[in-house]
Amino acid sequence: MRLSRQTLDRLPATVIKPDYDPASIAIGIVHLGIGAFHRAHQAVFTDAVLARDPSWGICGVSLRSPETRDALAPQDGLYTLKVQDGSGEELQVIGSVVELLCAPENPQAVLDRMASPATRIVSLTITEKGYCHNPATGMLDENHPDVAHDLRNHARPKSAVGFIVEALARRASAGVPPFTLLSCDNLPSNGHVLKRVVTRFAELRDPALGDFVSRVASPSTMVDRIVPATTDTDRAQIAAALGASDAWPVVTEPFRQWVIEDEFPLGRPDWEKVGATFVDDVSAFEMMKLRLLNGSHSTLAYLGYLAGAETVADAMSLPGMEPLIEGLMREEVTPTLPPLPGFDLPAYRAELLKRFRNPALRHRTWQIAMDGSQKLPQRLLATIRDRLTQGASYDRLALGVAAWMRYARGVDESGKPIDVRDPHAARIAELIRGIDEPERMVDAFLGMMDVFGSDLSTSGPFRATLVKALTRLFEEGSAATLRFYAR
Ligand code: CS2
Repeated sequence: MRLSRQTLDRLPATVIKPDYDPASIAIGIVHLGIGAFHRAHQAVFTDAVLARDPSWGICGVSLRSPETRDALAPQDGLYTLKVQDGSGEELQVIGSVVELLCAPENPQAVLDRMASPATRIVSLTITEKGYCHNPATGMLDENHPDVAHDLRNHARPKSAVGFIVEALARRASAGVPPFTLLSCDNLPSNGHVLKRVVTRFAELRDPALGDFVSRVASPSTMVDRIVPATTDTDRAQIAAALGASDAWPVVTEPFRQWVIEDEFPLGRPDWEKVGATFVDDVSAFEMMKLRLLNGSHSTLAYLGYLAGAETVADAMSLPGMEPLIEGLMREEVTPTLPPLPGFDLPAYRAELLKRFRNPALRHRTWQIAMDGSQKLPQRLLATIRDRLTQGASYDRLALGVAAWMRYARGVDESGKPIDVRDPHAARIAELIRGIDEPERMVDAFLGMMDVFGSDLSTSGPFRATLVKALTRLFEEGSAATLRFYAR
């Protein structure tokens, strides 16, 4: 038996099921990047409002491979969410994703859906690199191959930017008001970054279109839920509990948070009734989450991987790791955060440590280590920049950056190759080819201005701090280095 609308009634009574008829749901949202994170976060919030308002179903679009569509379309879009921590687990079938499209196979179907007047929100989880921007400046990378392609092929775009601008152009010429753009990626001011790249792209197509796109609503959001990639063991365990197979369930933690700026000219689901928070300005929340959670996560991932820890929970149990991360958050990050009146930061930090220790989630350090060139600017480097301005120390943050360099070199501490996934992996390999000594390696990395910005690239004190950390990583290895920095 396979999970589907037909078999829903035959699942065990303990499994939570949609409190509406999934067949009666209409599409109001097109989501670009239908990965595990979206399905464990925004789709779950939306699932909880559909009984009240069935007009907000989701069309999930993959911009690359057909895998998710192939897994979920035979299940009518239904999938299982497994929420777990050390003390228990809960299974819920989510029904909010009612259509699945694979963009490279049928870009026309995606554009039709986005241009349809019923579509009022286009949301995105396309990861940092999906924005085709320069991470240090936040501007569109006009030399990006997908950007160049999409400027020439309006009707068959590859990038999210190309799809959004073409769909908005079609709406403009049909007299349909623009949808609201809703970026849900881990970027600071994600709504502004998205608006800036789509506006620039539209201007390059046609100044009048640029003007139209510059007026589209693009609220920023802070999203948070830890969602490791699903494994075959997860699939088998969930199938046994359901008594039915599910080709692509998602596994996550109990914690979830969504803070959103309230700017939706064509309306929105009542997400605030199901746990989301609406604010005028999300930036303080974003900065807190990116610097405390994601900054720690990346540091844990590189140091942990190098020290042989397969998962975040394993990395947390390495001697010295927890004090290191606790000190990084409290002493180095917290003084850089804008005030959040009424918010209990010490409790937030303590909860983060607990979430990282969650033994039930097998969140691989290798997964978080991906795309470091795109993640480090907002997770660690912006904080370091602020600490430099304050004349304050940033040794643990710099250790995180040095650990990325050591990792991105592509060989682990026992001499085995590391499968480094990064849009700049080849460029990095080229930059550091034949270089073995830490000083020259740091200089080679610092030449990446699109990562470090012109200021950090040329900062003597920053360079010296990195060289110290990287030297120790090479000489003593990650386990000993992190114990040293934890003191
Ligand atoms: C992680 C994030 O993979 C990563 O880089 O740091 O996906 C993290 O799990 C989420 O941002 C948590 O909300």
